[in-house]
Amino acid sequence: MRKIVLILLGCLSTVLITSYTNYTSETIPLKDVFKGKFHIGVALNTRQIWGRDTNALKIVKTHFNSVVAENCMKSMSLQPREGQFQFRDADQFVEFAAQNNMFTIGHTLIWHSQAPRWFFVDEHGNEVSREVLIERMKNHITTVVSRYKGRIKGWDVVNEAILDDGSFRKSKFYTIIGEDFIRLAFEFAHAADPQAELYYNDFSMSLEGKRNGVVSMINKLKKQGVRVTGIGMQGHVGLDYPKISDFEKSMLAFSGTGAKVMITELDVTVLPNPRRNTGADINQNYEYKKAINPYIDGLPDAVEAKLQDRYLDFFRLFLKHHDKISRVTVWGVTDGDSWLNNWPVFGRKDYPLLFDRQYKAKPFVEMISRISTKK
Ligand code: 9MR
Repeated sequence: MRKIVLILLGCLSTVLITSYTNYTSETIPLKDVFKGKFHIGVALNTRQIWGRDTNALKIVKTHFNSVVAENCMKSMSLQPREGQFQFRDADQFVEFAAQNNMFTIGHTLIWHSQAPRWFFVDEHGNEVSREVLIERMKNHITTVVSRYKGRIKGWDVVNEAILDDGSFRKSKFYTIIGEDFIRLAFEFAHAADPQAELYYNDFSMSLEGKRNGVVSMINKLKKQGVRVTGIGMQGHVGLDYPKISDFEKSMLAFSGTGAKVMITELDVTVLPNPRRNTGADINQNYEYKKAINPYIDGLPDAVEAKLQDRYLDFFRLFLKHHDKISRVTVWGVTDGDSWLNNWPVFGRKDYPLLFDRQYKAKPFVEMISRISTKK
């Protein structure tokens, strides 16, 4: 019996030591690196929220001081059927964040995607009236925001309402309510938690058309007296798009509205794009081909070097404008967690994040901390 216990203890310590060496890095915790400049955040999946991915959690607790739920607070997850809210995962997320003293972000209240179908139709399947949709929106926002009042510090209130050319996306919210759905969403959220920060969040934000469309929408909201605290630039970028200078132009334009700027979903894909896709429109999907999944055996040094340069360029930019930025959040803990392994083509192997599949910090994480402490 004693022998078995000793063997088990031996195995346990090996596991602990191995995982310890895997997940710690020689680098200073990122949250210390950016202290006084901006929050550094990460998106969590449900395995992490429920404590099942302990190595990932060690990284989260060491390096990050802000968290957002990658999926479990979308309307389809929270209210799959009218009036039947499912708060299990979201409650656990908020609890985890509170226990670890994280600046907690709610993602996302009103998004055309991942919204359950019932939202827009009546019991006969006919499209609902403007009044009904506003009422449903109000009920959803009020219920969710009130539940986490004071604990969720900032909400992505409206997600992806502007198209690349700057016009409004013709979503159901837009076609049924009109552009006022945005103002109403912000007002409902503000009424439910007057202290919460409220954000507009979108992808491809460095495109000129989108930049101008977002700026004029935000300015109009401000004129109407609507509280919009921040603008989230998702930051799903590639090795060669967008240009850093275009990203910077948008940061400055957004900051010019008086809103805080945040990079909310940062990742850098290294994979070839079947259609030069530069957004994050999850409705796009392409057939898997071996040629567009080139790095199944690891990332060649030359590509790794490009990835490193790209991350360093972006972080240099964020540091240059840290007075305008309140948060930089990466969209996942390790490469293995990334949505990019399955978008826009299912089943590829991408390397877009700061930590690899073995829970090790990539070498450029150390470099990021060095550039940021350099005066
Ligand atoms: O990373 C998320 C992925 O796991 C989901 O399948 C997908 C659909 O809900 O959403 C992904 O996250 C998106 C985010 O919520 C909004 N901006 C674009 C992100 C990437 O698609």
